[in-house]
Amino acid sequence: MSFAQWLCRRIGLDIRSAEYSYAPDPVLGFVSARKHAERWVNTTCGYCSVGCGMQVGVRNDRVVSVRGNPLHPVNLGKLCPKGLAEHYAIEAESRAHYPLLRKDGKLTRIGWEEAVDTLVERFRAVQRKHGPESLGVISTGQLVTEEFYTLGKLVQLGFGTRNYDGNTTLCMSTAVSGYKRSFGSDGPPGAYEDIERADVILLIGANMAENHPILCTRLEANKAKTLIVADPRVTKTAMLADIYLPVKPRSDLALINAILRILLDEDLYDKEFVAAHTTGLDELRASLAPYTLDYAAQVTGLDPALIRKVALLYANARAAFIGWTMGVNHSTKGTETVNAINNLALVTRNIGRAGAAPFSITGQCNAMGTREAGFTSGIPGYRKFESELDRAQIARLWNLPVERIPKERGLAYPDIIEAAVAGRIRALWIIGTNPLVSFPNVDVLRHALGNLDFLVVQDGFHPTPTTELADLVLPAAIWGEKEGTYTNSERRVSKVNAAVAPPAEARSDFAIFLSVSERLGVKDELFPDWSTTSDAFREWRIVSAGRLCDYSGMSYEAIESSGGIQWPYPQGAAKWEAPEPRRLYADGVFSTDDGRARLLPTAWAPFPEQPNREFPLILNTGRTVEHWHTRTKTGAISILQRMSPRAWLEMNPVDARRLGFKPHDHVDVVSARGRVNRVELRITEIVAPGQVFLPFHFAESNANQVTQSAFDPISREPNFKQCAVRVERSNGTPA
Ligand SMILES: Nc1nc2c(c(=O)[nH]1)N[C@H]1C(S)=C(S)[C@@H](COP(=O)(O)OP(=O)(O)OC[C@H]3O[C@@H](n4cnc5c(=O)[nH]c(N)nc54)[C@H](O)[C@@H]3O)O[C@H]1N2
Ligand SMILES: Nc1nc2c(c(=O)[nH]1)N[C@H]1C(S)=C(S)[C@@H](COP(=O)(O)OP(=O)(O)OC[C@H]3O[C@@H](n4cnc5c(=O)[nH]c(N)nc54)[C@H](O)[C@@H]3O)O[C@H]1N2
Ligand code: SF4
Ligand SMILES: [Mo]
Repeated sequence: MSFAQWLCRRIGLDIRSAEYSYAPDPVLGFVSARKHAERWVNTTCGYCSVGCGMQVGVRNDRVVSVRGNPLHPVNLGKLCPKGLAEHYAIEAESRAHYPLLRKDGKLTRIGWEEAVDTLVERFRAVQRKHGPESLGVISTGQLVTEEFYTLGKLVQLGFGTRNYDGNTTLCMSTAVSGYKRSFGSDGPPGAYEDIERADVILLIGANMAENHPILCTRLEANKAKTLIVADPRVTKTAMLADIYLPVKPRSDLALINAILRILLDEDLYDKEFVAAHTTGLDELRASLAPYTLDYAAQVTGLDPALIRKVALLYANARAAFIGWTMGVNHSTKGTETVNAINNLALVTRNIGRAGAAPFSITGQCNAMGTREAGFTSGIPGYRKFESELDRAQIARLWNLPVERIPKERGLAYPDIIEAAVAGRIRALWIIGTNPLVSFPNVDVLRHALGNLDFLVVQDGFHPTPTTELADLVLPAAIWGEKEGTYTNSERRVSKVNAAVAPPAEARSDFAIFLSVSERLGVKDELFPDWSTTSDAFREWRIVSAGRLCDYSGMSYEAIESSGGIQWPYPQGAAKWEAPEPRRLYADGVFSTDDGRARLLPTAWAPFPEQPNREFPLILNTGRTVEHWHTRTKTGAISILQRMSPRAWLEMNPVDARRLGFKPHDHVDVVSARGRVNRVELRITEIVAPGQVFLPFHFAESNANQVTQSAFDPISREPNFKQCAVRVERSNGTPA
C-alpha cells in the first residue's frame, strides 16, 4: 500500500477513486499537488447510459481529477476506465475554441454574432427558396434534456421544419419502436436492481462487460442467477455466462420464437395475465407454427436440446430479466426482434415485477432524454403526432394554435441523408454527432453533404472528420462545462453540473439555441424570460406532467440530494416514495388505448447481403471498453489511447489458415461499397469461422466505409452488425 493509499484509508476516503487523485508524482514520489483538488463538483458521467454519479475535482479553475460518488445509487463510488479519465477530455488540444466560417474555401475564425447571423440568414434563405422542409437537423443522445427540449421547439416551431432526428436512430430507435408497438409507449419498464433480483438473466447482443461495465457489478452481486448470453462473438460478457449461446448472426428472432412456441404449446405461460392484460394471443400462436425446435436449431446453429433447456429455464424462473442492446437493435429485423422479446416477457408476466423486465439497455448518457423531450418521432412527453388529443394538449400548454403542431413526424435520419442526395434537403445542422465516422456506408453521406447549400456542425471538438466539411463550425461546451439533467437506462434522472467554464469562446448548446432563437425572432414566443437550463426544466416539468415520463414532482435540488430520481415522479410523489425502485406497468395497465399490451406476430428472415463468392465473410462491428464511439474524446486521452491505440480485425484461426494469414499481418477489409485499409489481424476463436469483427471507433480505419445501407423498415435503424466482406493482405498480394 502506498503512503497516499494508507492516508486515504485513515481519513476514510474511498480508496478506489481516491487513488486517482492522489497518484504519486513520478518526480517527487509523493502526493502530487497538481492533482490535488480544492473542491469537488457532483455530476453524472457523460459517456454511457449507466449514468454513474461522479465528482469532478477542481483546482485553480481547472479540472484535475475525477472520482466515483460513493453516495450515488447507480454506482456507489465505482467508475469504469472511461469515466475515471473523463476529465482529460476537457483540456484536450482538439477542443473547438472559436466559431469558424468557410471563406474562400478555408474555415476562418469569426465572432459569435456573425456566426448566429449567418446561420439564421442562410437557413432562412434556403427555406424561402426551397420550402421549410428543405432544412434538416440531426442531433444526438449526448446533450442535457433541457437542451433537447429547447432544440425541439426551436427546430419545429421556430424554423418550421419537421425534418429533425438524431444519432439515436443509429442506436435506440428500434427499442423505441418496439416498445411503442408492444406497450403503447416508449420507456424501458425495469430497474437496475432487477439484475440483482432475477433468477434468470438473458442478455441478447449486449456486451455489458465492455460497454456498460458498472452494470456488471449488479451481475456479480446476484449469486443466485443463471446468466445466459446470446452473441455470435465470445465477448467478455459471454465469458461470464453460465450458458453461452453462440447464435448465428441475426438468428435471434428464430430462437425467441422457438422458445415462445414451447411455452405456448406446453402451457408454460401465465394464462390469467395474458387473458386480462394482452391482446393477440391467437395470432401470435398461429405465427409460431414454423418455429419447431429443429427449424430453430437449423437457423441459429444451436443444439435443439440447448434451446429447449433455455426455454424451460426461462419458463420456470421466478423472475426473468432480458437485457438487450445493439446485437438486436442494429438489424433490419430489429423492431420485430424487440417485439418477440416483449412477447416472451408478456406471456410469462416477466414485466412490472422485481427482477422481471424486457429491458433495452440504452447507449449514450442521455439517449433517454432525447426520447422523452421528443419532437423527432413524437411530441414531447411521449405524445403522439397522430393523436388529436395530444396535439391539442401540447398546443394549450404552449399557448399556440393547434395548427402549429405537426401531425406526423418528419424524415428519419437516413431519409434526411437520402433527401440531401436527392437535393430535397439543402441545408443541414449537425449537433453533437460525427456521422463521417458513424453513419453506415459513409460514401452516401459524403455525397449528401457535398450536395448541400449550407452545412453547420456544432461540436465540442475541431477538427473532426465532420467539422472539417462544415461551412460553419459552432464550438460547444461539453460535459463538465454545462448544467442540466441526463436520464439513464433505468429512467433515473441525474444532475449534470458545470465544474469549469468552457474554453475560449465555446458556449453551451443551450446558450447557442437561445441566441439562434433570438436572432430568428422567436425567443419571446417560445422561450420567454429563459436564460438558464433551469428555466427549460421548469417548463419541462409542466409539459411532462401526467405523462409516463412525469417529472412534475422533481426539482434540481431533490435530484441532487437523492443522487437521481426515476420517473414517473408526479407531484406529491415524494410522499409515497418507497425504497423499492420504480417499475412501469406494475398494475398490468399499458399505455395503449385499451390498456392492454399487444402480442405481435414476427417472422425471422436472413440478414440482407448474405456472404457470397466474392465477399465470403460476415463482418460484425462494435465497441471496446477503452473507447467512446468516434474517439473525439477518448482518442485525445493518452491513457486510453495507449491501451487501445489502433483498429484491429478479429478472424478465426480456421479462416486465417485457409487464407494464409499470420497474427499481426496487415489486412484490408473490402465490401461491395468500399475498403478499410491496413488493420492489424488478431487471429482468435472469439469469432466463429466465417465471421470477422472490426471496431468502429477509428476514423482512419473506418468500418463504415464497408457497411451497408440497409435499414429497419419500422425504426429506420441501420443494419450495422452484418455485411459481406473479403479480407486481403494489405500489400496488394491476393490472399
Ligand atoms: N466502451 C464503450 N461503451 C459504450 C459505448 C462505446 O462507444 N464504448 N457506446 C454506448 C452506446 S451509444 C451504445 S448503443 C452501447 C452499445 O453496447 P453494445 O450493444 O453492447 O455494443 P456493440 O459492441 O455495438 O454490440 C454488442 C454485441 O452485439 C453482438 N452481435 C452482433 N450481431 C449479433 C446478432 O446477430 N445477434 C446477437 N445476439 N448479438 C449480435 C456483437 O458481437 C457485440 O458483442 O454501448 C454504450 N457504451
Ligand atoms: N459500424 C458501426 N457504426 C456505428 C455503430 C456500430 O456499432 N457499428 N454504432 C452506432 C451507435 S449505437 C451510435 S450511438 C453512433 C454514435 O456515433 P456518433 O454520434 O457519431 O459518435 P460520437 O463520437 O459520440 O459523436 C458525438 C459528437 O459530439 C461531440 N460532442 C460531445 N459532447 C458534446 C456536447 O455537449 N455538445 C456538442 N455540440 N457536441 C458534443 C463529440 O465531439 C463528437 O463529435 O454510432 C453508430 N455507428
Ligand atoms: S459505466 Fe458508463 S456511466 Fe459509468 S463510468 Fe463507465 S462510461 Fe461512465
Ligand atoms: Mo448507441
